[in-house]
Amino acid sequence: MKRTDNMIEELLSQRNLPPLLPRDEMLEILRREIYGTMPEEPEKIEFIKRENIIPKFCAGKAQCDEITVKGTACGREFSFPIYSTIPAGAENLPFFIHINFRPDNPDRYMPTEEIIDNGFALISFCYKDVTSDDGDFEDGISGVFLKGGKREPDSPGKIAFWAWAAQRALDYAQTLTGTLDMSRSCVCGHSRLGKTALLAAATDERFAFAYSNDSGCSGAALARGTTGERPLDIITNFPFWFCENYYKYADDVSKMPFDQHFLVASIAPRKVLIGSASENDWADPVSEFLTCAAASPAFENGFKCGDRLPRVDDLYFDGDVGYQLRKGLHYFGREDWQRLIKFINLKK
Ligand code: GTR
Repeated sequence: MKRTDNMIEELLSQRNLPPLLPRDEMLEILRREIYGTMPEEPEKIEFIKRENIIPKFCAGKAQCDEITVKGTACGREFSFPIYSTIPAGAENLPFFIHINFRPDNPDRYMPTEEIIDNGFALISFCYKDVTSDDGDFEDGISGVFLKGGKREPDSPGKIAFWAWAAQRALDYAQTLTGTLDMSRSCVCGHSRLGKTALLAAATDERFAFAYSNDSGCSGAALARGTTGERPLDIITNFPFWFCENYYKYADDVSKMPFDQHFLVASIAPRKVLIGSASENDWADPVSEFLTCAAASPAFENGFKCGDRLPRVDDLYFDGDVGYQLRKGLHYFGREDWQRLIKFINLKK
């Protein structure tokens, strides 16, 4: 990376990060030490569609379908619902796979009409329809892969299962080739689901873009030197998001053979945008910004950062790893969507 910015270099060197490695080595470490080994692809998969579940959505501008993703994995059956909102007459449109907190579709907090008016299609699913957000490893997809809920130290945590589901949503999107443009697929999510979006893209090269909104600790934010949530906090409160090997670093992150720049760098040479909110201290915007700088060398067109830390409304969109800082709180808001759309459109 051609970084001339000494201040950013200096801040990075204070974090004492392990150097980037080849992608497959970084992924192996991330799988073994933090998220767990992703479940294998299903042996069989089919998509059962219920069309037009909201007749005349947006006065007929888009069609909303519900799709049951059904299949066999590890010799056992699984199924979960996903939802699509596709502009009428769509041809070769960019699209989002949104790993969503909310079960309503379209999500009433999302600017869905604005997204479709910008010429994007949406596929979304509620993460809890895949497996519960707790330590129950017999629920949903977890129970399909972990017999009796029994885990090994590198067995997937819940984030890995949700990421696996996003990859199945992409399997569905591929059946719509022609309607959707596979070279402009973007997996996105907020907070714990931003961590999930980054893992989904890192481990599946079919995703062309990834967007993490306010994902913070164990997502887009460096653990070393963070002023927000630490691995100790997250492991104490949400141990089930991760594999058990991660727990050994709770007391000493300097021993981790990785930091979160490995996750972002594993998305290269594809494109990734990291979004922070200025009042979201728990996610630590500065540590999210520095992750982009640390991951930059993995990208051919690396992070173009200036000579200072970001200010509200700064958009770092020139590189293939980008960053944006929105004013306000922990939330995946309209402005975040607008900026994400802008980033993707710039990379045409
Ligand atoms: C918090 C957690 C964060 C973030 C957030 C969320 O409580 O500490 O890491 O993931 O939840 O997902 O809303």
